Amino acid sequence: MKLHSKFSKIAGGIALAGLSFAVTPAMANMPADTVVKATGNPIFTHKYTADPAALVHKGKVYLYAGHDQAAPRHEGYVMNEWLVFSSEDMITWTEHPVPLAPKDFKWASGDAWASHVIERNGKFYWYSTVTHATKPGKAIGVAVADNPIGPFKDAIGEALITNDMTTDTKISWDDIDPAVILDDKGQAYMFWGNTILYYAKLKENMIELDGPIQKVANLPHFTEAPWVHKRKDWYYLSYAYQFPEKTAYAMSKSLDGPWEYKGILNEIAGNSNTNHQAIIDFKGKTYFIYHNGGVQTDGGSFRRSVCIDYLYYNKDGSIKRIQMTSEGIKPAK
Ligand code: FUB
Repeated sequence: MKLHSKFSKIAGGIALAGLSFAVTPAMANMPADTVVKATGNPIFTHKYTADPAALVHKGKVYLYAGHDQAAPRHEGYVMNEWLVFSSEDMITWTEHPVPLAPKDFKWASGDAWASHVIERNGKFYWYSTVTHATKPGKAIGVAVADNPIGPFKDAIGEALITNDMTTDTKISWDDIDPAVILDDKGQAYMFWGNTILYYAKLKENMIELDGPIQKVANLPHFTEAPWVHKRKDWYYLSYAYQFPEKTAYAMSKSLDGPWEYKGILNEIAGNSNTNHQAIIDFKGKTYFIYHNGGVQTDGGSFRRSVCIDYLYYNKDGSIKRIQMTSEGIKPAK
């Protein structure tokens, strides 16, 4: 931990050895680790956080989120950076200095949309949606770091996916929301898309495609936000369904499909037209991490906030519908 991490910046003040005092402008700008304690859902109220992706590594959960920075009543995404938080119990979170921003991709013009971080061979790969500076539309870049909190650096120097690589739809935002998983043999797959769900294998270096871009067929009302996880013999593909978005899911024995649609997993999340999920196992429980627009008084579709609730399976491997709560979860032990 850095020297300044002995400060805990909480709700506009600093707690140090039991004392608290106001944050001066200079202190507010310092890249301190900030400790935030969740008291229910949403888990963070000191800033808006969206599009959660989570990684479990060495006894901690690393939570990656886009920073919703739209001013109150502004109707549109303003997202200039991603954020990273870590926790040993999913209640007390440490916010680390900003690990990555679209400006770190020299070929991108902005928009820190949904992303996903995965570890392979001791390196951490961050797949990020951004707007491409010269090719029309959204694109996916890859950044890499030696540890889960970064700082991350562009791993390629150009986009991994650009809009002109997928021509099935005329929309310019179909190449968004990457989700990456390794199968049991170590083959990496990346899923992404809006309206159409694409997937492709990645080479072991994690920064090149390993084969053609393919499409997942027969997923009803696929909008965006794929997340793929495995439990026992089953792969689960959850995704944002319709718009405003619910979350639905499908199951398969193979990442190449066929995927069997299983139904709605989560309802529309309060006060937000998007509903972007991550699913992880941690200390014996399964967690459904998503965002809503629930922070008063300015929360909404462009000022979203991450929430966490439990996810439970049925005996046959299907998933029980998520119960969104305002109380949230208990400390993971
Ligand atoms: O945050 C911008 C976009 O909204 C994400 O890429 C989508 O998943 C949706 O949440």
